[in-house]
Amino acid sequence: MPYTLQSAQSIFPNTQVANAVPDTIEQYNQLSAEDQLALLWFAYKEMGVTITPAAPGAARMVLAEGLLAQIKQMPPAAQTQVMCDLTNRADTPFCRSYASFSMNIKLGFWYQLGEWMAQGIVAPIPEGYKPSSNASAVLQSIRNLDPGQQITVLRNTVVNMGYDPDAPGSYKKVEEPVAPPTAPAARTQVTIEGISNSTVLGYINNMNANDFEAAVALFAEKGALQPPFEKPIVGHEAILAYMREQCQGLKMMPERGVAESVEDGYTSVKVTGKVQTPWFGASVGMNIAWRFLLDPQNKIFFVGIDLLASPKELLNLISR
Ligand code: 45D
Repeated sequence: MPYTLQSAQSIFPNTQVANAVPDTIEQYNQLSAEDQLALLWFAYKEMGVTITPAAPGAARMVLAEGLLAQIKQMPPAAQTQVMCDLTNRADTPFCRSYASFSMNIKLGFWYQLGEWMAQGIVAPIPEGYKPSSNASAVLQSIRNLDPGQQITVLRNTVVNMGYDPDAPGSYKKVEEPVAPPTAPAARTQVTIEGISNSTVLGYINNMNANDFEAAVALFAEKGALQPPFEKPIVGHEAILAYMREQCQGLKMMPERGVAESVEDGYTSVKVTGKVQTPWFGASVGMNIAWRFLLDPQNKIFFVGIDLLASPKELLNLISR
């Protein structure tokens, strides 16, 4: 077999990804919990885009209601302590429960706390809080990111809060309900300038219809999907679980691409375009590349998803 997962990962090596995102998170991780919380709060408020907890939001939030009710009845100092514990990844029952939530439930939990902090129901960041100079520098780095990069920093920090004992089976991951796929008649079909490959088009169309089983069926048995700044997820079962957690309600708007035959019947395809998350809808478009490696049976051997460094990268279809 000509390609390994490792060699597949380096197709289209010219792609410039938003390394400012992991760099900023790295700097953020060095700060004290108080600084981290305050800084994220300022960044969140400054972004000035409104979050719409998407339609399945209500169903998701039921899963976080227990923790939210606990926080609500605590005295203010204890509320602040819980928030610092989450940020510090302290080993407490509260932090363990939080860590067991899926991405959307964690985001919804903080969304609710943010609303309550604004309403004075939960202790706010103290008025006149003075961040350390390092924290101010990180806030400045966040300001310099584009909106798609900023929400990625927020999401990733929220996802990493809490305490995950990482002992398999000790806490079962709480899954949110998955909406049924869009009915066939109501599905949208994308067009991608320069691309007619049925697997690539089918992948995007199935993802836009929340039809994750059909999308996964387009992968080779040991096919892999690599999200931005993460390790590849390998095999149908793992990819399906990932999609059910991370891909509900995403809107993928590919624009253009390039396809070329490579070794031994394989085809590499790079597609660029925008992706919207249901949390921000059309107000935030992330600049994305999909780097596909298709096997001789036209199955997805590898797809890497990249968050691009700048909008200029949407035009970069150079293959090597
Ligand atoms: O008080 O083809 C703070 C894949 C603390 C799959 C807070 C993909 C202080 C395959 C936390 C600030 C998924 C890889 C409060 C494609 C505080 C595929 C509250 C890509 C209150 C294309 C903070 C998908 C809050 C992509 C409420 C790239 C923060 C998806 C909320 C990207 C933040 C989605 C939210 C992203 C962030 C979503 C809602 C980046 C959402 C981000």
